[in-house]
Amino acid sequence: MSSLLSKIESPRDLAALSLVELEQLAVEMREALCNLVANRTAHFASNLGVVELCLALHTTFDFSRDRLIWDTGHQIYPHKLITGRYRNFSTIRTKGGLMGYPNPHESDYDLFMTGHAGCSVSTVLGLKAGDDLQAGQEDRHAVAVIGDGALPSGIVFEALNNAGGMKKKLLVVLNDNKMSICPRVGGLAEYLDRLRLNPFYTGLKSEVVKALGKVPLLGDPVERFLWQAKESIKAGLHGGMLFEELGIRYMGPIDGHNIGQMRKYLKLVKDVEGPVLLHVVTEKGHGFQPAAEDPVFFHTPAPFRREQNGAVAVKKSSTPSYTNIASTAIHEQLDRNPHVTVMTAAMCQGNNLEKVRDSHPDRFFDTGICESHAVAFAAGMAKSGLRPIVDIYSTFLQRSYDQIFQEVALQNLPVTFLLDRAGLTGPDGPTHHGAFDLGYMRLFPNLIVMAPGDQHDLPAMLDFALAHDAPVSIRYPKSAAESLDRTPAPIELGRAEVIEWGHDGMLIGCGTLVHQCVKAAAALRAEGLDVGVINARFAKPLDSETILRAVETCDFVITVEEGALAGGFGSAVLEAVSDAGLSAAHVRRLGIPDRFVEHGERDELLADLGLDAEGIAQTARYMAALVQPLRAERRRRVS
Ligand SMILES: Cc1ncc(C[n+]2csc(CCOP(=O)(O)OP(=O)(O)O)c2C)c(N)n1
Repeated sequence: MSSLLSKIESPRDLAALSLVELEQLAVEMREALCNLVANRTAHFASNLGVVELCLALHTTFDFSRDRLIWDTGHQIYPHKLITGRYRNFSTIRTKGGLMGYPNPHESDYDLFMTGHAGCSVSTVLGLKAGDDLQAGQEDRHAVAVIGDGALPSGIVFEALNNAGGMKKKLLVVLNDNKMSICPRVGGLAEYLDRLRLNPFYTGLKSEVVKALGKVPLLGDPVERFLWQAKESIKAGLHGGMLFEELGIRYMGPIDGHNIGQMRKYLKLVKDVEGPVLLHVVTEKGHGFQPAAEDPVFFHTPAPFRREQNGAVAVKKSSTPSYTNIASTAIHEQLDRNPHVTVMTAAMCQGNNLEKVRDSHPDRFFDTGICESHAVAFAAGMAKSGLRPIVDIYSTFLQRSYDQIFQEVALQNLPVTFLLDRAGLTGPDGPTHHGAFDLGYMRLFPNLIVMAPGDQHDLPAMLDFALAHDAPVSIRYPKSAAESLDRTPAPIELGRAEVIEWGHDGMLIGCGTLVHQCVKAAAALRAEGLDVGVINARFAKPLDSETILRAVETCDFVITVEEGALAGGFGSAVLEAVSDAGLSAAHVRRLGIPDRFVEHGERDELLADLGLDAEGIAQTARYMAALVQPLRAERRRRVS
């Protein structure tokens, strides 16, 4: 089937193809995308939407030299298919295989490893400014492709403002498909809707003629473009005035599925001095009807089967996840307490908040991909007397670090952070692992940092947080929800829960890896080692009393967390041990080491890092052997 695609080793091979062949290639590329998602969860609808745009860009520019950044990076698959990665394409998002995002280690055509939205305009502006300062590099073109979902990110406007001032030759392609993951929101979304009414896009050229009197339809393309920009503003045709006022030439909207038309316009803007925004209209899910009809589900669908009549049978997992438990708990809080509000930064679907949104539209806020705004906004709401919950992925909360510091922690405002996807998120890889929040949240005075040991802790912690007059962070992983076999103790500030005491050693889990600790302890007991488990629940304030008792009385102590070791829960334990003047020679920390962890299934990654039950038990055996010579003396001292 892939008669053309299989022969494309690099974008240079595209030059030999006619327009008709490029259109055929687009069909083959879509087929490759469909085959991929039939087997595994992967980004889909966004990739279907940019196939023609990708081909138009790669046949107009030479990105072995010119600069190209796909914003966010989740729509990089068509680009991967034609930049030498077709043969490995089926390995995407598997351990050791291709990344699902741009990756400079895979190809020189990928400049930055990205997965967070909004930085494309800044980075291409930096590349352009850098190239211009180096002799012989000034002819390199710089292109950013950004979706209408990512466009409202604050940093994009910082960059556009800067670019408008610097007047650098820069092309921003706005890929407008009317969708973020969910339908786009906000004033800018409405503005883009109005731009789509521009007769240049709707094809009502005669209306333009009427409005403008005379139209130079022929002649020098650059002149025509400049004319369009100037005259469309004069004629009140919504000619992208927002961008024009910032010093960015606006052109469009144009049809993002018409390769010929796009190439015409790309050639035209290629020669324009100064920053240009080309507004391209695409359909998310284009070319595969079910995805075009339901782009929300098909953003990152679970594996599905294509049937003859085109219907799609979706295999759904029935096990509830921590995300489900959290969204149900949020729903209950909103039902119960009129002071509770919830905000998401464009992750309504990922956070499973659709029901919450529909049942409490007045207290549900989607800020768009604007995490720093979401946090400051929540701070304002808390100051007004309400109890906002910021439901956000751990990795994306990093965007709002300063607002957590200044607007929330410094003011000691009761904002509750629910940190979803905290820990190893799996196939998305290093841009998406929520590795750092224990460390970065623990630093701030006033902030209470919690991690449920299982699904029963999570709603109880939310209850606790909303009754507490301080900022609170609660983290949980992307995983099926588990239950510890015990009657849960009530949540008390700074109190850990002892699942079982052990005289030889203690495993102290912070977060849901407690479950793995319990399994490891059972295996060790069967081998004759009396090992107990503590569900730490709090990384701050730490239950120093319980933890130091373990350090003082047990032969060894192992802390376990699904987060970076640097500054994390284990570090907090070591600080407490040191502050109490105790030795930490028999204390070991398990967690994410000081490197970025690759993509793979979460279970595979946990096993690689020694964070599954077997890995934890291994460390315990090692520690038991290590402390053996000191054991008798320690026992004597303790008794
Ligand atoms: C900082 C940040 N917040 C949230 C996300 C999650 N996310 C990934 S893609 C996406 C939607 C992007 O929409 P758009 O830019 O319009 O691209 P499209 O998928 O529609 O092509 C979101 C919210 C992210 N990647 N980065």
